[in-house]
Amino acid sequence: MKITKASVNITSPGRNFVTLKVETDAGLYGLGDGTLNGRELAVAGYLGDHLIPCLVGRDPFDTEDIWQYFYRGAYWRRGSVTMTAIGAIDMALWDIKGKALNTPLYNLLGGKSRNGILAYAHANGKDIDHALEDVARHKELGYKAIRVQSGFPGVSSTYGVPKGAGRYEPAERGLPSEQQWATEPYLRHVPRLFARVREQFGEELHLLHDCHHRLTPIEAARLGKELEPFHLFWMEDPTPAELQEGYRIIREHTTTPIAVGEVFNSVWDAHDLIRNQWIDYLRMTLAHGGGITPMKKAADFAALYHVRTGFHGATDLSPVCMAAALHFDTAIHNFGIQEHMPHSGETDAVFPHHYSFKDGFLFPGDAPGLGVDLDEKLAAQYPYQRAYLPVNRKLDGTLTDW
Ligand code: EZ4
Ligand code: CO
Repeated sequence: MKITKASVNITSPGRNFVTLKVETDAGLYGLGDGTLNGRELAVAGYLGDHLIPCLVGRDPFDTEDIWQYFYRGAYWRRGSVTMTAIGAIDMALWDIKGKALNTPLYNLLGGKSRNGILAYAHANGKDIDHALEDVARHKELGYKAIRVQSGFPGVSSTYGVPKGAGRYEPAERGLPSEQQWATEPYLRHVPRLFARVREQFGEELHLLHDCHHRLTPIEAARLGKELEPFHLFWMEDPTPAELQEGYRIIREHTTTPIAVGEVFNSVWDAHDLIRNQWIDYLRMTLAHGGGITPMKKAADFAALYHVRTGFHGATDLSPVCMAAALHFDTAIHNFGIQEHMPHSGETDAVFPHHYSFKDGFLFPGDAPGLGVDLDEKLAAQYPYQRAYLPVNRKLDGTLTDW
């Protein structure tokens, strides 16, 4: 089989998505997700200008060699734009492989290690009472694991909590908006939030929380310690991870499990975190981590150190990535949990798919390959619209971490 053509589709059914379609002389095609929130056109340009010309003519079954060709062959390594572009190619090639062999992707990665994928939802509220209402709503929907975020006194807006009515969506159209951050009131607030959640919903529900890299290691250590009575499933992104050894400080002070990595793009971003057992869950996902080929190796490496996966699964990863993630989650042994922010009806219509949700679990379906398609006619009705993640400032104006 030979690759005859590859093209990049950009569509915005409510939010922007970049999809790579790789076509072959066997009449089969594969899809890969190249969406990088707020930097979509950079990945599209990188694919179209630099990678696609080198892809045409190759055998799509050579997933390992093609991955190494783009990773090693470029001389310039890593970075989110590069790795998302390589990831889109790799995902599309595995989709073709599954279709050519007439089997779902999970069978190529080890088969079924479990019957269903434990998923966690997002519950948000402008204050504790509203957050509790949203937890109740998600429990009603069947979720067994829920991430809880709420606004807190002293700031006008909080990451992860929608400003108006409607669901939380990470990016906003137009230029970046600005949100406020204040560490002390946040640190006082979060233990109160989880005390109330446990009081109302008991011990059974898995609870998660995302700190979004806003804390220093010692602040995160304090929070983890104060959250211990509420038995969180994880505390996410407590501190930025460029300095991996920062996590040692958190680890030495608390038994609250730690998840990190939604901004990582290589196993080298997590090498020390994993081998020193400073984290419990790796959040780097297939699209941004360079695709299925390197992520299988990263997951196997993590398994040696009792680290499990907890893939990022926000709405800015397209249904193509969600489908790939669910096959991967099904097959690997050290799966932990899968983030699930359901896409809008418009997005689901543009990307018809075989995966499904029932009673707190996700299922990849049994269609060959990824089991997801792109309706190009419908996609064309939603042209790209510039959008960004908000930026965050402390009350004195200092820009803070994401
Ligand atoms: O801010 O997906 O855990 N989930 C998150 C998300 C991220 C966005 C970034 O593109 O932190 O809401
Ligand atoms: Co996060």
